[in-house]
Amino acid sequence: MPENTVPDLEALKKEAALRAVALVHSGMRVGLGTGSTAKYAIEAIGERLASGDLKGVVGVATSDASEALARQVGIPVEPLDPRPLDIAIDGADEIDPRLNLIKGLGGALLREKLTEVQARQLVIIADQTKLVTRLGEKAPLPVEIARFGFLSTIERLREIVPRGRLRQPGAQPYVTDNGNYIYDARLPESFDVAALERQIKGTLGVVETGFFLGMADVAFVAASEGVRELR
Ligand code: ABF
Repeated sequence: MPENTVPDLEALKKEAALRAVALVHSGMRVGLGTGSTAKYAIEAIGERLASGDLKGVVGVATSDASEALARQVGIPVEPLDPRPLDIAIDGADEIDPRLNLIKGLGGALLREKLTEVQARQLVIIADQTKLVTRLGEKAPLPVEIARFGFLSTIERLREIVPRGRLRQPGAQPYVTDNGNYIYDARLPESFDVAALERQIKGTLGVVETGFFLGMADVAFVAASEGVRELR
C-alpha cells in the first residue's frame, strides 16, 4: 500500500470477517454478532450457504437487525436455547492485550453476552482501530439499565463512574432491543477491571455491562499489512 494512503476500514473489517467465517463448518450452530463488522460475517455465511459450500448451518442472532439480515441472506435463525453454540462471531469496540473487550456501542450488549457466553469459541473481528492498551482508552463503557427509575440508577452509577451520560441520540433516549436504556460511562485512567465490573453489575437497576472479560478465544484484527490473529 502506498505511503500516506488511509486504510479502507470497510475492506479491513471484511477481511477480518472472512477469516472468522472460514472457521464455520456445515452443521454448526453459529452466534451471529451485531454491527458493521459482524454484518460482513453474516453476509459471508449466507454466501457460503447459497453456494453449497456450507450446509445445515443455523444462526442465533444477537439483535433484531442481525436476525433480519441473516434471514435476508438465507441463514435459518433459531432463538437462543440452553444448547451450546459451536462458534460465535462478533465485533467489539475495544480489545485489550488480554482479549478483554468493551462491547455495546451498537446497543446489543445484553443479547451478545447471553449468546456468546454459550459459544464453544468466541471469535472477535475488528479493524486495527479497536486495539487499545487499556479498556476505556477510547470508548465509553455501555451499561444497560432498566427504564423504570433510570434517573435513580444513573445517580447510583455516578457514585462509581462519575463521568458518563444516558445514551440519547435525539429527543428521546436510545432504547435497546430489550426495552432498556444505556448509560455510557467514561472509565478512569487506572482501575481493576474485574472489581469495577462487579461493582457496576451489583448496582440496583443495572441489567448488564459492556465488559466482556475472559470470553474471547481469538481475535482477527485487520490492518493494512494484513490480518493478525490474537489469542
Ligand atoms: C457489536 O457491534 C458490539 O458489541 C460493538 O458495540 C459493535 C462494534 O461494531 P462495529 O463492528 O460496527 O464497529 O459487535
